[in-house]
Amino acid sequence: MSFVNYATREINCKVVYYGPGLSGKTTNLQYIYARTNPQTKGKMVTLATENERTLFFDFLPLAIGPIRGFNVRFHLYTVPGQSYYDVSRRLILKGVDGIIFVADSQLHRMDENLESLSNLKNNLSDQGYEFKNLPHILQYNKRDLANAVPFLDKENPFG
Ligand SMILES: Nc1nc2c(ncn2[C@@H]2O[C@H](COP(=O)(O)OP(=O)(O)OP(=O)(O)O)[C@@H](O)[C@H]2O)c(=O)[nH]1
Ligand SMILES: [Mg+2]
Repeated sequence: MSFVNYATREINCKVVYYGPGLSGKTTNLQYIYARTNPQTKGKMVTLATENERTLFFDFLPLAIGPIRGFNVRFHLYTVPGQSYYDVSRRLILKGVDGIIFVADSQLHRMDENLESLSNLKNNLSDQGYEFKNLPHILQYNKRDLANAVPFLDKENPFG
């Protein structure tokens, strides 16, 4: 549930980009940052290694304007996809309102996609959430690459 502050008339929604390493989570935030009106966005915070792998998280606050007198803010986060940063992923999931799972469409990345999805489901259930009850989007990224797998089952390819 998004956080509604009646005193300050604000609604805050936390959206987390999840997925395997190098699937394109940080690129999503960079793209949104580059395309949004300067008055809408706050400062983008990135904690990355020298070779641009996410070390802890990326964070981008967006203020999309008022809805029925409440100022609505989206807080976009990415997690580090590399498997050994699981403690960080669990911390970033706290208080999540929605997930965008960024899958890498390349055939040789399928095992990593499934492993990351299973890791997401486990980390959510450890915190009392259920993936199927949480608003989520499956983003099939890297469709431009020659080795992207064809789209087979539009309903639920990850099962
Ligand atoms: N061809 C292609 N490359 C992409 C696409 N999206 C992202 N990339 C590239 O994939 C690489 C990894 O992207 P990142 O956004 O850093 O990946 P990440 O998911 O944040 O990776 P971690 O921080 O390690 O979890 C970069 O070189 C991006 O430019 C895409 O749709 N197509
Ligand atoms: Mg990243």
